[in-house]
Amino acid sequence: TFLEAVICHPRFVACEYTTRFIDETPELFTRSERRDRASRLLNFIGEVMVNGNPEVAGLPQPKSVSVPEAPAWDHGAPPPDGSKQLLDRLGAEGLARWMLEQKRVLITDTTFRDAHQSLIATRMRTADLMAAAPAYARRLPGLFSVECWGGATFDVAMRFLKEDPWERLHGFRRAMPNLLLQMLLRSANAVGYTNYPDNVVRHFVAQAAENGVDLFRVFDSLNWVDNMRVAIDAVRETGRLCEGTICYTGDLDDPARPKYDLKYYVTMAKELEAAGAHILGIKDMAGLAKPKAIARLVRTLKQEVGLPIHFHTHDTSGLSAASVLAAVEAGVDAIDAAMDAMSGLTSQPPLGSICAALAQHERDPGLDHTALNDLSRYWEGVRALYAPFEADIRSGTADVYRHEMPGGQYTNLRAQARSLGVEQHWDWVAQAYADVNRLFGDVVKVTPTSKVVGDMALMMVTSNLTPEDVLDPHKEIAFPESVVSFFKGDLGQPVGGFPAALQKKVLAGAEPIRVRPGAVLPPADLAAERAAAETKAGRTVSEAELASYLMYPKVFTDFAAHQRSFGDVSGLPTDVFFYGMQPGQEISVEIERGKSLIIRFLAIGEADADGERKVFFELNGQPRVVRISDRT
Ligand code: 3PY
Ligand code: ZN
Repeated sequence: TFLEAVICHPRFVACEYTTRFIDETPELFTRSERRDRASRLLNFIGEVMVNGNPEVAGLPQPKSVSVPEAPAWDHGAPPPDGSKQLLDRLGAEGLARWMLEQKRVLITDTTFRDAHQSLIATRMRTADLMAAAPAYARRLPGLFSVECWGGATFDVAMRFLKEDPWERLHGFRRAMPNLLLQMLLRSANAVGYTNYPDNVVRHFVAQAAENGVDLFRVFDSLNWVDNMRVAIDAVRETGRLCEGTICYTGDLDDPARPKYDLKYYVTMAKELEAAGAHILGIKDMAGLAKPKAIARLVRTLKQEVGLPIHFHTHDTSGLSAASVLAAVEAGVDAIDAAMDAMSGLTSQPPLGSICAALAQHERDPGLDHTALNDLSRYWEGVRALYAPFEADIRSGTADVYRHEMPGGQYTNLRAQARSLGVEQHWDWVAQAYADVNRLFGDVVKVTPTSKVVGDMALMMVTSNLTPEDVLDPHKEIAFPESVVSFFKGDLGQPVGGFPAALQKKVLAGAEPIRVRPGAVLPPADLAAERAAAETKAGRTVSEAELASYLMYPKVFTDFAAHQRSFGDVSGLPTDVFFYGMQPGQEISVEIERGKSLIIRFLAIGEADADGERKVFFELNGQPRVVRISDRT
């Protein structure tokens, strides 16, 4: 405590103090704060030891729980210049032109974001990501970009990992000063699941740029360009790169699915170009773009628009590398892939294998194959720590062409099905997902519309409803909130409009909106929101934290409360964070740059009459005991 710090201070003990002792001895405060930080961390570990981390409750423990060694890099060498310096020098338009001039295909690594969102429900912690970052900067300076932020990572960081997403971004910026940091931005839905007022979207984009994002991949969950303009303009205003993105759905080559045909994509691409995109993204979120279809699409778009094209896909079918190579042959400028150990299944195709396939090819990406292998080995070790979050899938499957679930949703939806007790009926959930898509008029399914379809599919399975029941005007159905909101037009207008009869049933007399949701949402009062955020957090909040609060008021408030009780837990090794410590195990935790705590776990006592258990540690060699209520 502070009092202890005072009475133990050498000047106090030696009676060498005046009435100004406290004012003149600032280290009293740092010492007590450090001690306080240490106590909070010990409380967190004690909680995990006694009650378990609720995040992994009921899930199987992984066989191996040791954090792998970080990949090697030359500590004496600064990172060589890379794509970030090019952006600084050429500006956004200049960088887009540079992309068009490159013969080699440019590569984006998705391991820091989409790969773990798609394989392990977005659970990868900052400590594990950060351990790889300096090696990326030194050993892969030829990468085009590192997709490392946004999408679901923002919410999951605070909600489940108890980490500040902005601190994560700062870490990436520090460790990879030479590479473009890329984020996924859901246009008016920013990094949330709902449309936000225009000024909230602008505020978020400005904060993201200021805190380190260089390239914004901007998409709309209904491919509605009108709903993307605020975000596109906001990105352009920051001087960073705006990748206006088409979400690919359906099957370009299937005459039975004429809604999303070549003309549809060309029209949208031209709209994005006119709206000010620097790069054109093709986001194949479910991995439905077959090799021939993507080749035709890329070839046509290269003729019809003047922007560099960046292709993103998922490997759910097992065929995505074929699609990527076909896109490369067709002249795509950049492609996404994940480090081999974090690739395949619902993630991206393998980066190392794609580079190997293109070696000696005229479009060889020029990355160091040994570095790719070393990094992949590191990710392999990290992935093992997150085994409880893996979906029970072993192979690619053509079933994705039936259900069309985005790779980034798949593991999450399975986890939701598990929590509702219907995971054993997964095939039924997948069929219901396809049925809902048909009932809703064949919509683009990507966050947040994919969540709407997923919520409805789960509800049909848990309530045993058929598509006929859903359509039957006489059968009463309590539609999920997200479905009602969707049919109200809160996410925007789908291609071809809503199916009228179902919309009438879902809305039960309420009037939908037919305009851009942002046009009718009143602007947020940012000063009032800041005051509310500060009251709830019990402290001042930064401008970036205000953006967290505006996105997720409750999640941010709960996270701030967690910080008050346990401090910053992001520095704990992942095995300790999820599974606690073994007797005798010792860890070193950096609590600020250059300041570490050495924590050794000794033992746990029996519960006393109040149901409390003592957890015994050594902190920097001194015995420490924390008391934890046993709620098991
Ligand atoms: C996201 O929005 O998080 C996605 O990954 C969509 O594919
Ligand atoms: Zn994706």
